[in-house]
Amino acid sequence: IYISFLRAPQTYGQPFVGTDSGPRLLREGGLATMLTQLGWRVEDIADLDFSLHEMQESANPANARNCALVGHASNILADVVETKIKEGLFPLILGGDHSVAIGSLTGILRARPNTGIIWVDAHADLNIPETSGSGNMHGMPLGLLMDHPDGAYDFSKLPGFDFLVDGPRISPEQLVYVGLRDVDPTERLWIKDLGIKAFTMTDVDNYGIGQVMSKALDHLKGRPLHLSYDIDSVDPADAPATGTRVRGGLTYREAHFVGEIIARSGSLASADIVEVNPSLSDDDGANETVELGLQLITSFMGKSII
Ligand code: DIR
Ligand code: MN
Ligand code: MN
Ligand code: MN
Repeated sequence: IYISFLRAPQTYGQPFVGTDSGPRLLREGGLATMLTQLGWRVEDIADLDFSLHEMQESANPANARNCALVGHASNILADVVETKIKEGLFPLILGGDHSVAIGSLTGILRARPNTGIIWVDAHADLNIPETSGSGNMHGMPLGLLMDHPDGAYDFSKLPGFDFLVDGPRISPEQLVYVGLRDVDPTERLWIKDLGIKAFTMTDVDNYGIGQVMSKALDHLKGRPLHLSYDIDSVDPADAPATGTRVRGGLTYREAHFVGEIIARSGSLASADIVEVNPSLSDDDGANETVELGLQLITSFMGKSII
């Protein structure tokens, strides 16, 4: 079986430069070799080219910063992901900030509408422009793609996103959160109203990561799985090089356990790893975070200890 690395050097979904170098660093860190040693065959195509050579609107009419750029990139990524899945490959999307999930989820849902999504993150990423306090689109992928208590998001009002006007949508029961600890007021309301299965850090403390993951996997039983792994889910002590650090995150072992147990389910069909930003830490912290990303990928791609 083949994995296709899709290097998605997106940085416009959040305010810091540097998130676009994540894919290159993961690659240079030896990702292909690590996965080959696990028995995977690897297709490594060039960085996706998200550049847009047109005049951009300087205003931000929709409270969605750089939406034309993010929309353009999402459209490209969605097509590639859909194509790779239909060719029988496992798409491994190397971000980039978490706005890349708009594209990856769209491609995945077009190919496999009943996919179960495991969102490992300190944040819920369930905002829309109307509810976001920051206007940063990395906080919006699930909010844009999921039906809300008051209906579906209308993409015709968001520059760059025409391709999603009749696009696929996520229903609440196909999503599970793990690791939440920084959730905005509207996100909290919607998680409750929509009945989204959410395992916060409180749940990790209360039940242990073992029970949390077995409940999470049980909730998505029978579905092909997509793992969207935001590196800021991990405690900043182990993942300092990321844009929105929140203390009290997954420990090094908990973070690996999440990957290991998902691999063991045998149902993982696609994954993103996002928000590695080496420029937001000193060299040691950057290296440590990139190395953690690499090790987490090997865990969810099937590396077992014995
Ligand atoms: C916040 C932060 N909820 C926002 N989101 C982040 O801007 O919407 N997501 N950092 O990863
Ligand atoms: Mn995120
Ligand atoms: Mn996050
Ligand atoms: Mn439009």
